[in-house]
Amino acid sequence: MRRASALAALSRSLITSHPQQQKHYINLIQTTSVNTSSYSRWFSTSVGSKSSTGGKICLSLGGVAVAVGATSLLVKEEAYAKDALRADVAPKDVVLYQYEACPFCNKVKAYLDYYDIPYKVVEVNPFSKKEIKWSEYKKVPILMVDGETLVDSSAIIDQMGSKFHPVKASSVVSNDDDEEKKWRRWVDDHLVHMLSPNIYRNASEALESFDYIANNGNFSSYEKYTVKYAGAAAMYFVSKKLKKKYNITDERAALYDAAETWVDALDGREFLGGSKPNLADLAVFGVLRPIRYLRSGKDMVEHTRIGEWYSRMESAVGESSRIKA
Ligand SMILES: N[C@@H](CCC(=O)N[C@@H](CS)C(=O)NCC(=O)O)C(=O)O
Repeated sequence: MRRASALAALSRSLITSHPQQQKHYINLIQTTSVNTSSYSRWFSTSVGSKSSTGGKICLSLGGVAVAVGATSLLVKEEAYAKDALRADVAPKDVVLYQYEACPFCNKVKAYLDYYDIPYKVVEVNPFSKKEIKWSEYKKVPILMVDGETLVDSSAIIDQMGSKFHPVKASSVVSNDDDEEKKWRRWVDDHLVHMLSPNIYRNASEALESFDYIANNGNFSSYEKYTVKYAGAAAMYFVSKKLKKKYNITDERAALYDAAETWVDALDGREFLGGSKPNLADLAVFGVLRPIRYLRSGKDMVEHTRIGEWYSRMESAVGESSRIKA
């Protein structure tokens, strides 16, 4: 089976080490959405054909694969053996329509990667969206599973769970399930809102983010140029609006606070799921993966206790199951 890291193209240009060590380098990503009224995401701008008042544009942004103290990250992967799906129930054909850096798309990818479910990726152009013209639902992620269309990251993961982990899905609801649900909700309702204000915090961080977006999204040459400069400028201002909307006074402090809140939730456990990640671990990891090696993600790891859990998650999730085009 042909596999590649989630950000194979970027990785190839940056990673020169032995394949084993590649697992410990992370690729960055991110996405943004341009609707400041109903939900904040990562990128909001009047760039392109949409109006700045009502239009929504969600673009991939990301980061760079960075070698992070290789020795400190050489956690033995065998220590975190995965719950692989049985071959007889595993889906045969999975296609993810995504923006490379979209936090919601990355949540789904963390799930697919963790369960070793091979998937193809179709990178959507956020301006034309021509790759999803066939769909009435106009956001990403969209996941096609053996011909069935699934939408909305949390719903996709729930539906994958009931299809492919039927025992867990039908078992009696336990306290652990409640805890997992509570923290999955926290990711969607709180954690994602910390991201845009941080990655577009100032001109240099906004440019760092959009440099990746421009180079890794699905854009024409003209769009690339526009996205990088106009996008960075626009999101710098939008992120100030988002701060107000979510009552954030100090965006970094809010990000650090969220990271500490998550570590407190772990309560000394390796993962929220105990000795193995559960869906909440995968959701937090998926959403943070795009920013981990941007300035904001580096600061977060430097100034909070989240780094050890994050490294365990990198090891537990392991190599991406994405199928090379
Ligand atoms: N609740 C949805 C949110 C998905 C979403 O907002 N996706 C953004 C990309 S980050 C999007 O597609 N926005 C519409 C657009 O780009 O026009 C989920 O969890 O999947």
